[in-house]
Amino acid sequence: MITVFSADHELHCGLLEASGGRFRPSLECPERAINVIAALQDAGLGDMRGPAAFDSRKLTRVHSHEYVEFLQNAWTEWQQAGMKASNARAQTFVCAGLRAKDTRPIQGRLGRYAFDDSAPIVAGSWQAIRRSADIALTAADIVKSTRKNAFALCRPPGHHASRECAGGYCYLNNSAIAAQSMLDAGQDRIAVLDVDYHHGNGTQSIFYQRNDVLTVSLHADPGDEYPYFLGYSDEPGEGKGHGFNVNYPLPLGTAWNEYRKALADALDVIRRFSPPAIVVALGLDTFAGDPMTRFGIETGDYLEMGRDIRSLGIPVLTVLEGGYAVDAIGRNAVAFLRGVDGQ
Ligand code: SP5
Ligand code: ZN
Repeated sequence: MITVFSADHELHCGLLEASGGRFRPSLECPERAINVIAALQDAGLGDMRGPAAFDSRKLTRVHSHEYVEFLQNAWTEWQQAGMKASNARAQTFVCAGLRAKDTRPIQGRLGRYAFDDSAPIVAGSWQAIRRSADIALTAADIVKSTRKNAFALCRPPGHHASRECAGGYCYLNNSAIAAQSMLDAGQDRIAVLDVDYHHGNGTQSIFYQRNDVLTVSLHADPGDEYPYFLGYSDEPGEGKGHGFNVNYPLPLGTAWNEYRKALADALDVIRRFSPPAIVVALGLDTFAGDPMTRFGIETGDYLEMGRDIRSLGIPVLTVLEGGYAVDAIGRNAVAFLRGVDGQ
């Protein structure tokens, strides 16, 4: 399987997150992608290529112009405002009852274009964010033109990012951008299956009113877990999108035996939709050893997860999302991709 990758993700580094009453190094760190690449090479899955550079119109198929410009310029504006902190981050967010206005100070726009405090912007962020989307777009083109599987080794991840909100370590929604690109290249429908531990709130909201993208997500019950405010079972889609979003909130502690039953149901839903290809938003934070989360999926289970998805019999575009057990993320990715590729 071809992997699309760029070392530019390393520019998105030195990220800090609030944890235990202070700021600490973020669990979303460059070692994640570095370890996945190393494991792929060790496993002989080293058919790598770099991303092509795509026009920004590919991004604004899914995000607003204003939001993309904000991401591109935020670091420069933060510096011009005299801010010295290495991480540009909001302190004021737009909740219900407030107005999503574009303010003159960057401090306001940081909160207008984010739903939480975990997507900071550092000096090299935009280059990494843009390349991450280019990776997903390049892999989408490969799947579309070869009808074979491909792996988009994206960092930063994307599935929490909505049309104009960053959050949860995500800025541009790589999976959504890839799915839209496949539609624009002539596919009549695409399914996005999100197996990250956290609900893919951004992807769901981007496609919520559409019937050409089926969004299906398996994740920890948002009543117990981040992102808390979306991802429940009673979110079927809206308007012509009604029936084209399906959520599987699962209890904390879910292990493969139970996970697999929900996955089988999800795959049946996808079979009925009958898409020509599928985007899998692959979060490896369902891993039992993940430091952030509380599911019990083991390394060997990812092989079976990949095989179950392979049974759809359609090309699979796998897009990397979360996964914070840096020592295990490589072997877990390898196990999943071997399963998808029928090894
Ligand atoms: C892509 C993805 O998996 N995003 C997950 C975002 C989760 N945000 C909640 C982070 C809370 C973790 N706080 C750090 C605790 C360290 N033990
Ligand atoms: Zn996650």
